[in-house]
Amino acid sequence: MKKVQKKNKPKFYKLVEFPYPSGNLHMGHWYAFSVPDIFARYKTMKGYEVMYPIGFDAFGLPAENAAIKNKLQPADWTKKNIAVMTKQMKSMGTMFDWSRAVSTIDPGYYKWTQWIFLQFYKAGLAYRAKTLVNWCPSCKTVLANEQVIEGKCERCDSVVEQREREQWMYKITAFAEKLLEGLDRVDWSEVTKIAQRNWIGKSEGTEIMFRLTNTDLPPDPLPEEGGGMPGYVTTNAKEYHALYDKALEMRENPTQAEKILWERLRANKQEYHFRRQHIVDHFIVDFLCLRKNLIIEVDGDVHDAQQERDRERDDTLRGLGYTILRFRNEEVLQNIENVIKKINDTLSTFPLTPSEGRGDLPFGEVGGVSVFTTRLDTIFGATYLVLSPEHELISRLNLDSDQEIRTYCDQAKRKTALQRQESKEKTGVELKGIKAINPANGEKIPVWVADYVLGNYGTGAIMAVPAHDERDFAFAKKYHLPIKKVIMPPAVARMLRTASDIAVGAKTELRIESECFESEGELMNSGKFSGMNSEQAKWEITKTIGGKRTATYRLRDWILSRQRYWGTPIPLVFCEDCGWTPVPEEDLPVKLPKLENYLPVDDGSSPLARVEKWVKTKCPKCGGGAKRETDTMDTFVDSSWYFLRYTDPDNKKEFASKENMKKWLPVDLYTGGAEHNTMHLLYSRFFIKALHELGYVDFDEPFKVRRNHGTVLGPDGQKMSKSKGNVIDPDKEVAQYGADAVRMYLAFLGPYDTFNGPWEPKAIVGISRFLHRVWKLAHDAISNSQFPISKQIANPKLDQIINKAIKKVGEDIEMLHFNTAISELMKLLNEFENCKLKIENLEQFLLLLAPFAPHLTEELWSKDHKTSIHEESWPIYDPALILESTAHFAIQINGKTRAVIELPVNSSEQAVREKAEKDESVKRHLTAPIQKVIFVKEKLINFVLRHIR
Ligand code: ANZ
Ligand code: ZN
Repeated sequence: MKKVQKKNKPKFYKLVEFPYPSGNLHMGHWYAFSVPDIFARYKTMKGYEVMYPIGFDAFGLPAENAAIKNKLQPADWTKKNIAVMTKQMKSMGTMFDWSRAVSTIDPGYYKWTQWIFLQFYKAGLAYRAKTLVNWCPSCKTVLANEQVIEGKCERCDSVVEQREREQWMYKITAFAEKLLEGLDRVDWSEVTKIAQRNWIGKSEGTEIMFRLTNTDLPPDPLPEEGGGMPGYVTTNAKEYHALYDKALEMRENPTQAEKILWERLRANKQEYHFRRQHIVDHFIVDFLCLRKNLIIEVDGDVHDAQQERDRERDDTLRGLGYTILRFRNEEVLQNIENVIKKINDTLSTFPLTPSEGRGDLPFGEVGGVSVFTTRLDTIFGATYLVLSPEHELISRLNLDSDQEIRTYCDQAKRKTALQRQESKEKTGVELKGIKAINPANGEKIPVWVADYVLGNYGTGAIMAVPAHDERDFAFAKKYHLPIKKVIMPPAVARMLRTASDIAVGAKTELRIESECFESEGELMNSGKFSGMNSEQAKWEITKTIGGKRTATYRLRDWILSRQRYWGTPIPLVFCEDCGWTPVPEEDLPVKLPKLENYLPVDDGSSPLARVEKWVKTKCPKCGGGAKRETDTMDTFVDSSWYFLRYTDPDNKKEFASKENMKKWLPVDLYTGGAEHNTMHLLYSRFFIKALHELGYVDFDEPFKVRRNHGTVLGPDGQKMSKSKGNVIDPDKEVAQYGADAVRMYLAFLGPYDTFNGPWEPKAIVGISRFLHRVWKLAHDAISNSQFPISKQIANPKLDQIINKAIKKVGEDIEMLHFNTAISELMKLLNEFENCKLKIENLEQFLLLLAPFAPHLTEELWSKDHKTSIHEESWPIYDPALILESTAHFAIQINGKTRAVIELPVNSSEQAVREKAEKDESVKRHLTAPIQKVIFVKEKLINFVLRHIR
């Protein structure tokens, strides 16, 4: 038997999700740890240096809740559980490397969780911001979206509210594109990839500006040029009128210099349109270039006070994105060429404005609403605009002084995104006194606020196209808003081009308003774009009407702070003078203090805020008084890098040495629960990508292969749960059948990655019986002194069966199909029980069984060996022996058949040649060196001999 080589072995990193120390090991733990152990052991026997580590994800809410319930310290409760679970886990017979065990609550571990936070913070990847968060009024903490199940807290079932709060965030959105791209490079199950892609939710579309106008305003004063509205929006009509009158008056009395310049600008055949004396925001300007944000001012002698005012005004206009060119009267009168040149030079260096290409007025801050749409092709059918209740415009326009609007927005903000999206009954309030202008056709359309539009997606505002979007359709029906069809289904478009009576029918159909057509098609009622297909129109419309092609992602930044005690402290202090300041690295870890009272605080702040002694500290920058951050980190932060720490668990200088990481990472196979398809796996990938970007790791995807494991249900086919009384306690099963039977039964249930079915109390008996038979067979062999047996006659059929089994068991394990591997072992045992055995046969069998039943096989092995079976190599099968049938090969020499020999069908050229060369009648004719060999699979081999003169 060949021993596994000690040196230069390839590495294999087999990772399982480390458990939460909940108390007792349940069947789920056994399924998650003992079954992949088969794989780890198999790889070891295949000659790999395998790392199979384990640890504890030990911070988190449940510990705190359980500790509160049992009147214990979370630390004591957690440590007690870790001790119990460690003992239980050791009974599984796994090859876990306990010397690498990490626990996230160990200060030696969370020091590095904090250190990584600081690196991210310094790189701008961790930041503080006010956000709407899910608030559980009973747990008194912020919940991640995923912890909200149907609007209720995952833990305590209370109805979750939305609250605004300052939180620490990880900027995972900065990696949205990379997180998508990386999925193409890893071997993960498709379900997981799809879940991640959906979570990131990339949506390609267009952002386009809809200008706003006050309905009280007079009509566009300058319709002849460019056809836009003045760039002035105010809810104060009186003020506007005064300004407008003034502008008109000035227009009537231009100075000589203005007149000359005006004539030249007008005569200018360039694409730029100029308007003379105009109002931009609150200001009257002399000349305004319509396609570029350029303002030209021509002034005579001005006194100091005026100059001061002009400067202020220019600053404001620059703030709104304008460039200002200022000329003196004399300059224009004396050297108009020079002035024109300056204007042209400025125009040629201009950045594009949002309204570039439209001859439209660039707008000030309040001037427009940007919407995100994936269907720009439907813009001619946009009959109203909707703002989300969170839209900042609502407060800026002072619209929230309107009681109805304010009440509506407040109510909406308390709902979760899901509640808002799923609610069948759409609600909303019109923003009276304001209209939006559809940039496609200049129509003034109403503006509404409605909660089916979310504040944190796209731009938080939409153009509503009721004819082609179901949500808008339902809303328009309810509030009697116009529905305008602009997309024709391709089938209808085809009919219109055919016989006239069909075309008439099609036309009638198009007039029916009762339904909404959501797919793409051919444009109609869309001006010069009518007749184009949707895809083409999206591009053409961007070119001529405006808009910017962009992508939007559903992915939100990761809120990492929790207002709870039992978590990694966030290593920042707040100083009145210096603001948020990192704790110096040499002062890490910021240790979690022991608390007498760790109950949550009613105002929602962390219990740590009560520990004045801990909170009060010195500012690392100025030495003055400062306060520690009292929020702690989400436990998903702890688990986003634990697999790095396993490679170097005791390192005090780095989170892991480069050398160790180079040796072990990335992880070769990661198995775990489907519940981690998104968050944990996405967060870990984000961590690695960020660490990679910062130069701390040299790979950018942490897990090469990821497979989810299935689920073992209770005997009744329901999820195992105490309340249902269907829990199978692994400890009891181990006591009754032994650990080998329990792990092997779990492996036997079905393919590991897809199994979803019940634990069958009778079936484990079958596995137990199988192991007993193995024991008996080996034992009998020994007591009958047939074990070891050395001089038995080989049974050729048995050899084939064994070789096939070696191949199949190995291949099945590689595919995580442990169940069929076990079936194969069962078949093999049946054969063995019915014939006499060679010692090698029995040993090979034990080797195949070793990863599945480590205890039993070790015991049997030890009867005849001084070393462990788990240090042996996986048996190698002889491919020639596993073939079903044989073929007759003609052996030719220079084209003449000299012999026919029988060999396995798939025999290689090499194998046939070797056998042929030994054949006596062939040998006789090999009178010269072979120059060339012609081989035809399953048929013949022809030796062409060198011609000897
Ligand atoms: C006009 C339109 C016409 C739209 C049409 C759809 C169909 P996905 O694909 O999920 O990205 N939308 C944009 N921002 C929104 C927000 N903050 N809250 C709710 N809905 C929002 O969806 C993009 C579409 O969802 C956008 O395209 C917009 O409606 C809406 F026939 O614009 B659409
Ligand atoms: Zn300071």
